[in-house]
Amino acid sequence: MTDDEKTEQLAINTIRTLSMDAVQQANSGHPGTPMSMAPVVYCLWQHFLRFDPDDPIWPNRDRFVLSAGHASMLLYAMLHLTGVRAVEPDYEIVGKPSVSLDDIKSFRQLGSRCAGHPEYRWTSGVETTTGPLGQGVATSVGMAIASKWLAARYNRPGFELFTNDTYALCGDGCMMEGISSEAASLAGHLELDNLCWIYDNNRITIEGSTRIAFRDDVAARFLSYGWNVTRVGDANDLDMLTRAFTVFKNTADRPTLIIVDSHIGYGAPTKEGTAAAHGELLGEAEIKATKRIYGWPEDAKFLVPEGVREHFRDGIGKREVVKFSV
Ligand SMILES: Cc1ncc(C[n+]2csc(CCOP(=O)(O)OP(=O)(O)O)c2C)c(N)n1
Ligand SMILES: [Mg+2]
Repeated sequence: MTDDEKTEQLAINTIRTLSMDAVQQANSGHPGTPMSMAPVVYCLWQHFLRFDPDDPIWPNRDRFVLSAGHASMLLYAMLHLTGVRAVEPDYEIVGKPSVSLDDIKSFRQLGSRCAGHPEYRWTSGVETTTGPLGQGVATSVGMAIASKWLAARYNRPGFELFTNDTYALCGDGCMMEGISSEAASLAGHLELDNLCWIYDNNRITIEGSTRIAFRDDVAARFLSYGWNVTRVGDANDLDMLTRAFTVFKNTADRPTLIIVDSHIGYGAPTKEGTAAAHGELLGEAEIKATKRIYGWPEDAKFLVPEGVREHFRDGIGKREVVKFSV
C-alpha cells in the first residue's frame, strides 16, 4: 500500500469507527450501513462533490442526500471530518463547526445536532430531512429539476451560474417504496443528467434478507425508466467507484444509477452481512474485534487519527469551485 492509500484507508476507517462508537454510546442506532458505505461516501465527497465546507449554502453546490436516513452517522461523520461550518437559521455563516466531536458523542440525545435521522435546518450541511424510506431519493429528483430550471432561466454563454449535480444514497428499503419508482420514472422522462443515485445493494433490510419481500431486477427497472445503469461489485473498490462516478459525470441526457454491492457491517466478525448489523448495537466485544480487523487501536473511542482532518482539507476542502453571490 502506498502512503496515499494508507491515508485513504485511515480516513475511511475513521468514518466507520466514529459511527460504531456513536451508536454504541447512544445505545441505539444503525451501525452497519455507515461501516459498509464509508468508502462510497468517502470517494464521492473527497473526489467529486463540489461542496465548500466553509460555505455549505452557496447556491451552486452539489447536493448530497442520504435517503437511507437511518445511516445518519455516515453523514455526521463526514460533516465532522470535512469541517463543515454551521449556518444560522437566518443563513448568516457562523464560524462554529456544524458537527463537533462532542455532538457525535451525544448522537441521538435530545438537542444533539446528531439526531437519529438527518434534519434539514437543524444540522448545517444536511440538505433535506430523511428517514421515511424513499423520501430522500424522491426529493433529490426535485432538487435536480430545480437546478435544471435555474440553469435554463439564468445561465448565459460564459456565465454558467447553475451547473450543480445531485447525488442520493439509498438502500433496498428506498427501492421497495413506490415513491422511488414514480420519482425515478419522472427523472428518466426529464433526462436529468445532473442526478445520480447510488443504490446500496446489500440484500439486507431490517428484518433479514431481501428475499423475504423483494425480487425486483433493479437494473432492468431503471433501464426501462431510461436511466444509465452501472455497477460496482465491491463497495471497497475505490477505483471502480471512481470509474462509476466518472461515468455519471460523462453521461448526458439521462440520470445515472450506480448499483454498489456491499456487506452491511463490513468487518464485524459475527455480524457482517446480517440484519443484526442494520439497527442493533454491535456490542463492546464485537467493536473491539472489528477494530482489530481494521488495524485500529481496539480500546480507542471516537478516535480521529492525526492526518485525517488534514486529508479532507486537502481534498474536498481545496477543490476549486465556481461561486457567485446572490
Ligand atoms: C417508509 C418507511 N417504512 C419503514 C421504515 C423503517 N425502516 C427504517 S430502515 C428500514 C430497513 C431499510 O432497509 P435498507 O434500506 O435495505 O437499509 P439497510 O438495512 O441496508 O441499511 C426500515 C423498514 C422507514 N424508515 N420508512
Ligand atoms: Mg439493505
